[in-house]
Amino acid sequence: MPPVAPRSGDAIFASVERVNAELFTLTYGAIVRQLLTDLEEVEEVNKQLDQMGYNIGIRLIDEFLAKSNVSRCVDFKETAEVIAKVGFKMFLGVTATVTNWDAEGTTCSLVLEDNPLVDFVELPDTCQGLYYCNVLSGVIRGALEMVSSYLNGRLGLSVDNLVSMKTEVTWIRDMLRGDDAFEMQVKLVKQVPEEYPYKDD
Ligand code: MYR
Repeated sequence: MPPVAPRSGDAIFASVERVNAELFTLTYGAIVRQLLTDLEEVEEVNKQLDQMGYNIGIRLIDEFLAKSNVSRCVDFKETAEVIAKVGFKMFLGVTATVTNWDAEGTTCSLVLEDNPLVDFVELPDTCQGLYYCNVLSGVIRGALEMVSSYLNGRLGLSVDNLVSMKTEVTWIRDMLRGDDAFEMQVKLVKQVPEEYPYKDD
């Protein structure tokens, strides 16, 4: 019998990570499949996935800020880079590219060439209107709503102002629909001043 070479700690860690990622991908697929059975209408499934993502996002931001050690972003451009390079890496294991900025610096695209959520996925013709990855857009919307950002003078706010970011996140490209990448457009629609949680008197 050939000797079995002992695996290094790194190799074991990598294979555990791969199994976890596959389990996550398959579990997500099972959730989408169940929603399609329960809700029947693809549009309803899209809404439900977005809502699920939003609920995850408003909780996940605490973990993100605690683990990532990122400091306050000075503007939305920096926030987008943090999501693409740190957030996606932390929760999805891949990074995104930030592109297609508008002149105001309030709308951009996050482009994913590699998306572990769709490994093993092929959509049947009956699901053509489905935004399979809608959970991701919901996560971003939810997470940003919970983030207070110190904004610079460009937005007409003093740097001490605390605001919460309301965004609209829409899919522009989707590889499951035959596009060459996944592209989400993130639009900052409103900066909502945060309520100071304590009364002064
Ligand atoms: C700031 O603006 O002060 C910091 C903003 C950091 C926002 C990070 C949001 C992380 C969202 C993670 C998305 C993961 C998707 C899989």
